[in-house]
Amino acid sequence: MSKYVIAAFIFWVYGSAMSFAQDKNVLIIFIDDLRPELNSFGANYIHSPNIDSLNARGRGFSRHYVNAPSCGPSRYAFLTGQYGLEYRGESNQSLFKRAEGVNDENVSIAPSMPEWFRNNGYTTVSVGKVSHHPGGRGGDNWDDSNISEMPNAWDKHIMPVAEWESPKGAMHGLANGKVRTPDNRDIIEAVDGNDKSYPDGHIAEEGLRQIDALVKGDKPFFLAIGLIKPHLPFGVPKKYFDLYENVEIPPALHPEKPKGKTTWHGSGEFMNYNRWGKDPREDKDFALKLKKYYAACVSYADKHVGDIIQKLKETGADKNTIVVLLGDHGWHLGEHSIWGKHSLFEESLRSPLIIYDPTMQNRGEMSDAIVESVDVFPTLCELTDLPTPNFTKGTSLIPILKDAKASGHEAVAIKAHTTTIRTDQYRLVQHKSGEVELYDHNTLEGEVLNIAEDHPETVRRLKKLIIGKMGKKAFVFAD
Ligand SMILES: [Ca+2]
Repeated sequence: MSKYVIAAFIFWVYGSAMSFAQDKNVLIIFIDDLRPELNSFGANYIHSPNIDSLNARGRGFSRHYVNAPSCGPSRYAFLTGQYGLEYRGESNQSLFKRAEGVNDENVSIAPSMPEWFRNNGYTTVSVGKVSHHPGGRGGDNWDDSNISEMPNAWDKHIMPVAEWESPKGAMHGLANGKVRTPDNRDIIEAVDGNDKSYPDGHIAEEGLRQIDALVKGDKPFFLAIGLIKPHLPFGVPKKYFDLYENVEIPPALHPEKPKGKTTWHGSGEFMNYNRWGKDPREDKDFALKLKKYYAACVSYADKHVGDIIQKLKETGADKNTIVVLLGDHGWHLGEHSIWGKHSLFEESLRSPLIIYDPTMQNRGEMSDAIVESVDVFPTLCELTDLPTPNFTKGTSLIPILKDAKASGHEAVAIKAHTTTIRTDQYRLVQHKSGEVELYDHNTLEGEVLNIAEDHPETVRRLKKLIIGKMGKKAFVFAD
């Protein structure tokens, strides 16, 4: 072989390895507390043209389940590909607890998804609420750079706080720098302002700036942008509320408080806001008004998604960037007499997931396969030709990206010491006390009628499935 042929061969091997391994970027768009309240997910009264357009060009998952029904542990699972059983009591502190292990040289902790991409040659950047604290820092105001929520994960983790002064202030902020205090906790607001009247306008703007910078870099990028709305309080520029002025919003299905042992709760997070003596569980007009504000917040988030996708197009990065958009969990808008998340009902656990890959076929067909948040990590590794780590709990979604009709698998979730599994037909919830809920989704009653007592064999089978996925530690029983 002549030296030219050898040189060409070496160039081919290295050149193709590089172009295959590292020519696709990843953009994650995380939307806080977004249930599938989107036009293209069946809520036809919602104005969500930008997310719907992404869905039409990618693969939407109508039955994506998060692995925990609150911000911190759900993001933990998505960002690490692990169920986080060891931090099950920590809730929103779970990533900080994991970070203590990462920082301890005597403890071995598997890398997170952004860390994995960073170790494999990617520039990793987060903007806004990606891990639990916007910007990923601890301390009283969530701005202490000595306390990182995800050590080694990000080249930069940014939270523009603008007039809200700190990430904590922005997280619960109302318009124009108004920060939540015990006396100042309005739950809804629509102001005559522009998109930057609320923190997400600033987060999105910083996201666009980062895309401009990252496309000029010599490495592929893994960029995660986390928008805060529709998280409480439901505050928006008035033009988004006006979209729903004359729109009829349907009332909640099955609004009754469940009977027997369930994960129902008193909507504490929600009830702590200033409701002027009104309670949507009793007051139907107030309930519908709140649903309009939630819808307005979704449309406000959708506007920013449009700007971000437009920036990808303007820079040409849309041709080699995978986009993943998801909600970190669902939200009860009155179903089962709950306003909020934190339950193990469908409304808390189901969130929209869309995956767009520039090279994918069969775009725009929705998948109704059951999938879970931990699946995204191995999927992104495969799509970018990175090595797939053997420590993630997820299953690659590539077969479903190729064929929307491909089947999924079961989805599990934990809420502190309570564990649940969703199969095609059933949901089982196992309480620490030993009590069990079993719901059949093939019946009209669905999650209103607990049939556990009459179906012991199904209960046994589903418990085995949980152990198969999560191990015996999935169950914590009282003595
Ligand atoms: Ca959330």
